[in-house]
Amino acid sequence: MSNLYPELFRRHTQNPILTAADWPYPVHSVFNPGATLLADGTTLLLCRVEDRRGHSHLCAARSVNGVDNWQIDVQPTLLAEPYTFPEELWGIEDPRITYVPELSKYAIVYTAFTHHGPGVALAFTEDFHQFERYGVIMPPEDKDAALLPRRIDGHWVLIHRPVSGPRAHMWMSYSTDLRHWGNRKVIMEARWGSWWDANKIGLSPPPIETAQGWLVIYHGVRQTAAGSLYQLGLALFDLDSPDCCLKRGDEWVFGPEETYEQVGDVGYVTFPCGYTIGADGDTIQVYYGAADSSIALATGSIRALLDWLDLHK
Ligand code: BMA
Repeated sequence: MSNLYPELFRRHTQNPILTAADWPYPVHSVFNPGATLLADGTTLLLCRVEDRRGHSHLCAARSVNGVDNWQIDVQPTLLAEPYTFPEELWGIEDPRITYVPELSKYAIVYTAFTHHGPGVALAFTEDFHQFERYGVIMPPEDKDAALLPRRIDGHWVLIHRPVSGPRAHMWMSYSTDLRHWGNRKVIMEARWGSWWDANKIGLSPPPIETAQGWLVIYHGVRQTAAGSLYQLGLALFDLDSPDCCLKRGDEWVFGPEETYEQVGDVGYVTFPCGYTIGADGDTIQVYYGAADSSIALATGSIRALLDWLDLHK
């Protein structure tokens, strides 16, 4: 028997697959992209791009194979609009994309950096050229949010991560019109003490719908003497009652181990906001920000993630 932990996510040999040097206009860093497959099979990443003011906007990059030959929009795709949306004063960050068949639109849930702190904002698009903004749907301090792709019992469902004091847990809220949210519930708490996911956790990419339930990749923020360490874990939630956690893995499954993940503007951060699923329905390409500086790709098998959860719950 091997004495190594199983490798659930395999890093691409071309990592990091996108850096600031690839951009068609001057930018400081590119990281934490949302991801989706377009109708023609093209991979679209909606990348968080930070300028030298320290403010972020979103920029689309498209690739046929999801690895290289990225066609990057020649100017920002979605910029903060602080005059009409004052909550975007200090930029917009960390998009999570969900295609919503009922609306034939992509929902983009992102962090709006207000001068009261980060809040959760929502926009819709059909083509990643025109956007319809709904503004802030969760006031500060709240982030790490994504919409489920369909209503459950007539309600839209949002996972998000408000901060309450020194600890931060994952919550769920419901809405019938996507503007007014209520029925809030904690769905998963940060652990205590020396756990890898003690005190602060948050959703990473949007949940993955499987026959067994909603598979969730979440991050734990571990405070060490050297600073914060961002690692990823797995959990499974009930398909029909998505606030009910069925399984939660005990160990982290992916974390900063390569130099490009450990060294950068914020070292020791692996932060995925999106994935695509292959034609086989099992292969998952996870796109993540590395050290708040570049974009990297790791590939896994949904079947293997679910099997691991069975052994580690
Ligand atoms: C989190 C988010 C991410 C960022 C991470 C590490 O709170 O703001 O955007 O990648 O911190 O800096």
